[in-house]
Amino acid sequence: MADDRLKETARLIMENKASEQAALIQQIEELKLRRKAVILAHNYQIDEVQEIADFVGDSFELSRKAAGTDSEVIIFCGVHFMAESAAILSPDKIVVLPERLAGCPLADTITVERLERKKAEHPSVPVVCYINSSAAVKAASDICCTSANAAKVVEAVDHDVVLFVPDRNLAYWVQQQTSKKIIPWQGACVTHHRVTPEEVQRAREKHPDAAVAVHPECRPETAELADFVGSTSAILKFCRETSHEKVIIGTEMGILHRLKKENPGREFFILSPKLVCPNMKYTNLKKVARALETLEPRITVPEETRAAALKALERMLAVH
Ligand code: CIZ
Repeated sequence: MADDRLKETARLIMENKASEQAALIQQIEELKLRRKAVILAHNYQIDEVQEIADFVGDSFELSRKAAGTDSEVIIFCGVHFMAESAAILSPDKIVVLPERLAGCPLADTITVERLERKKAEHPSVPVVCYINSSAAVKAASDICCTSANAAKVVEAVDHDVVLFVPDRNLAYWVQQQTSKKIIPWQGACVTHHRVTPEEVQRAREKHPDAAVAVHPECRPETAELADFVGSTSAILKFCRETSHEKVIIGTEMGILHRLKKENPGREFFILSPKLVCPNMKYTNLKKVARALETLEPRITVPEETRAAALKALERMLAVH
């Protein structure tokens, strides 16, 4: 009897939650039209946020897509530096990050002052700056790169030595693909960096017929054990094209939503339960609705910084 009552209570709670969510989605749709807004969701966002977004993808891809729309407002469901990239590419649009506290610990490992000190130690060495960095750090760099094009960008730089900021694991991975000397900044993404090689071994034992695909922000000892290393877009492509029916995923677990949706015939396993970025999980439907309603918290980049950061991004785009 008590069991039945508990089941009925759980059912009612679920029903209430579902209707609350449906109302929120409707509110978001209405506000989106009223604000002429486009909603972007990074691959690491929670499932519900990915579902209501106009575009889901990696940070630079999203910023470029938004710039190509005639929207007046960009709601960037991601972290701070991503919204800054959107503001750099779309100076005439209002850019809103639904959660002010959604930062990036990797981007926070470097400031312009610290970068300038490092540059002074290596005069005339060009700075290659990973997209996971603040607008100010991009502006103080020579050229940007993403994890998808980092090796190409380093190869294209007209110098035998480069200073690579801020991710040392990505720098190490690129170093394996070039004869140029890379001086790495010592930053790392805490979420990716804490995945150990032992976890790859254990996952392989559990799923011996699965391929292992990891992000280059993972530490070298972990990445070396994988079948595939690449950016989120490269992992998505690998999973669409691989002959493996099962894949163990070594990047933030939000990407599983898209992987499962795009590949209904395959099975995906997360490499480690530690692959959760808390900053990416701050955003939810309520905050998206509030962001559309208030157009806050707004992300802006001072014009001088924006112009210099844009130059570094344009140099990256000129690399084929
Ligand atoms: O730039 C991005 O979106 C990130 C964080 C990673 C990637 O590989 O797409």
